[in-house]
Amino acid sequence: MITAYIGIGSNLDQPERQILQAMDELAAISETRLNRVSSLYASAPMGPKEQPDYLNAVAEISTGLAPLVLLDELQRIEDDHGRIRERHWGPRTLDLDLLLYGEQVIREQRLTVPHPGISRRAFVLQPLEEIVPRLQVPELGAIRELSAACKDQQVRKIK
Ligand code: PH2
Ligand code: MG
Ligand code: MG
Repeated sequence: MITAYIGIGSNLDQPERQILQAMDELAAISETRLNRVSSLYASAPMGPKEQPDYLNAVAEISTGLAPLVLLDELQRIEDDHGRIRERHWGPRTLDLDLLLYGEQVIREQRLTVPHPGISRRAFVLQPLEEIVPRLQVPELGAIRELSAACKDQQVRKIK
């Protein structure tokens, strides 16, 4: 089993409900166990501003699935939530990003791990730091330092 981290985001159609339901759906993926989840965090949209604020969280799973098979499962769950793939960085009912897959560095057409941009997004780093404060991110270093470097971004833990 590999320990992997999933970034969860939503800013449409009852974001809290979308995220809590997604956590149950992560737990139901075959060969996969949901170990722990972060609190929910609210933040202004990064990217286009004329969209609602986001809720974000991070989940830790253990999985026997290969990275691209896991990615297929994440996209299936996004689709089940009525995700419409429109504008890059536009609003969405559910976004599930494969942030980390064990210690692996993956650069394939469909998948880059660690997730690109992880080191610049407080809405990913803060919930990840909450559940794994001593995490070392492959190629990027200590989560504590990455998170501290993004402290200027306003992210609010809500529950
Ligand atoms: N996701 C995006 C674009 N912008 N902003 C916040 N605050 N949170 C997100 O999850 C987010 C975003 C595209 O994935
Ligand atoms: Mg995303
Ligand atoms: Mg995504």
